[in-house]
Amino acid sequence: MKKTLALILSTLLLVLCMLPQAFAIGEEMTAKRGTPVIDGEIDEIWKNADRQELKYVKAGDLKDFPPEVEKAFASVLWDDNYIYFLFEVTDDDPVAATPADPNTAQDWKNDTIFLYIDETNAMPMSSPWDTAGVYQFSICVDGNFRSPRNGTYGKEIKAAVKATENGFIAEVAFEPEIIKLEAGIELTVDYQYNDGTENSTRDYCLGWSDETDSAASNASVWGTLKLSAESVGETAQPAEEPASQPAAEQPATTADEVASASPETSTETSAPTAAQTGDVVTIAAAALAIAGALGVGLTKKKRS
Ligand SMILES: [Ca+2]
Ligand SMILES: [Ca+2]
Ligand SMILES: [Ca+2]
Repeated sequence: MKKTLALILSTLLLVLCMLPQAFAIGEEMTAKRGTPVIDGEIDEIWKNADRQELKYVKAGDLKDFPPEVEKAFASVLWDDNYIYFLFEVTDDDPVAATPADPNTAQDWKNDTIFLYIDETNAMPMSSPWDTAGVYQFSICVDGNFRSPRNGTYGKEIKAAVKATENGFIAEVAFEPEIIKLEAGIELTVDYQYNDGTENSTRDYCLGWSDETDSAASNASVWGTLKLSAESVGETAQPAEEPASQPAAEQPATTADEVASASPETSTETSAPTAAQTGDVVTIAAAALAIAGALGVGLTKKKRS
């Protein structure tokens, strides 16, 4: 009986250890080779890139109602030096009510893209920013960005943002710090769109691989990005393509508008994290109940 009980308990322990992985959505994306210009304009070669929607409405004040116009798409390319991301956002109220100052952790209340990158597939399930090669970047509708927002990154991303008729476009170039980019390798990434309002609240929060809003605390829910040897073709810029320029249609951010520094600890993930913890507890309780029933069954069987 002791051996049976030990077996059940060790199996239960194994199941509990695997639980965080069970929440991973595991989206996959393939980056083809190509070099776009980081200027906030959609290069021709982007049209041949893998393009995926951030389709999970994972948080936000209006999460219970499906968004009418808010949509976000991510596309990706790579070359020997950079991984390139294109974000296409539609939003009825493009705003940066809380200036995305490098010292504020409140930028998730603005219209912001969060880009999560884990260079070495370490996929830490907690405290991800303590692991080398794991970063979170934010790119705001007003053209400001934080590089990184979380993690330790010795380089700086390149980013360009431009307004469109119904939202905005952001292009980002990320240079890895640890790995060498080559065809066949895989990284772990995720994308998030925070739909801010002029009242500094967040109507919607859209995610690509994470549907529980746990991406900021658990890298194991991020998706997989594969680098392909396939090329999208020659980089062909239109002759009239202007040189890199700031997002002229966006309101300028003045020093007076910059909010005072906020504590680094953001409250954005507290509720979702609690919700996820609740899920784990529920499943653990169910597993315990099953194990308990099995134990009772085995005990009865032995006695009979
Ligand atoms: Ca471009
Ligand atoms: Ca909106
Ligand atoms: Ca908005």
